[in-house]
Amino acid sequence: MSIADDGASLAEAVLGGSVRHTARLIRGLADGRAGAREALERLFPATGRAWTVGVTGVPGAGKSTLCNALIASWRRRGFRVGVLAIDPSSPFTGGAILGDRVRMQHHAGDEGVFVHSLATRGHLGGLSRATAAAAHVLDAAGYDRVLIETVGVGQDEVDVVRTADTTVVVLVPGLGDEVQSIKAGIMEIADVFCVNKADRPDASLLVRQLRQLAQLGGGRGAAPAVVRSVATVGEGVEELVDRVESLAAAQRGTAAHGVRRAERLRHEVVVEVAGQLRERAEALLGDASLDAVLRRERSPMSLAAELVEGLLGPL
Ligand SMILES: Nc1nc2c(ncn2[C@@H]2O[C@H](COP(=O)(O)OP(=O)(O)O)[C@@H](O)[C@H]2O)c(=O)[nH]1
Ligand SMILES: [Mg+2]
Repeated sequence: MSIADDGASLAEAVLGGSVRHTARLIRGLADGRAGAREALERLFPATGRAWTVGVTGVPGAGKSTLCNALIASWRRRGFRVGVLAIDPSSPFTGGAILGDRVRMQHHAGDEGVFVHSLATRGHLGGLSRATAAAAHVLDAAGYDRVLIETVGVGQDEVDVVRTADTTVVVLVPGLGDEVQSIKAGIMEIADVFCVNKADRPDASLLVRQLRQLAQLGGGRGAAPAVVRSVATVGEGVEELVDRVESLAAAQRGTAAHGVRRAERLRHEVVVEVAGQLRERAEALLGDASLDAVLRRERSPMSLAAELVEGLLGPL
């Protein structure tokens, strides 16, 4: 165990701005290491300052390109930016995640930008747990803006963006059923719709459709804003950042935002309970107890009930 693997020194290094230790802590938390958990405990009182922004949308919508431009704009405004890139199309660290790194590499060498990729698989207890923990670390490490890029497909990804203070849903014209798919679930979490690839035909049509949809109201109260961008050339990015910043300025410290953060932390506790119980149950579940299920002498349900009773005591 190296010196910075114990919780106290790891926490101190992260608070002191060490990029290497920040990355190590995030990995340690994803792997469920005890030292990492202790470090997070020590860091947690320093959290709550960052404004987190979730960026979601289908693969290829231009999220990484847009995030790159957002980072540049925030840097010009004097903010330090932490980025968590999540992409389920990448089976292990490589593939699309590497692509994200390449698209964000303009910022390599800038100590005010931290980029970390989280694979969707291989996290004990799920992506939303690992992401929430990593976001706390970046918050404590003093990043003013924490950007979370995720593909808006499964429930896990919706859960991830739900944890953000502001959620940007990126859409592109010409996919046909875009607006339909929004109605199905993303609508309720969107604060800003960004029509990217506005250099393509039908961008104005999509903007109009989204404005109509937005009138019906988002799940977070106010009607979501609709902006358009061409991320590859940075067009529309300042407006997008202006919009996010005005939401942040208007909401920070309000009772409504306090309620939202409280709900988020409550949700995080519940997700943690489920995750930690699952870890304990998996540790308890030896091959011997599974044998009876494999022989079909008892059901998975009765074994599960026995394990839960073993963990929590009888009902
Ligand atoms: N024409 C056009 N292409 C774009 C725009 N934004 C991104 N792209 C391209 O779309 C592709 C996918 O972009 P990427 O940022 O990786 O999308 P992601 O999967 O949502 O992160 C890349 O080839 C980008 O260069 C845009 O505004 N207009
Ligand atoms: Mg991407």
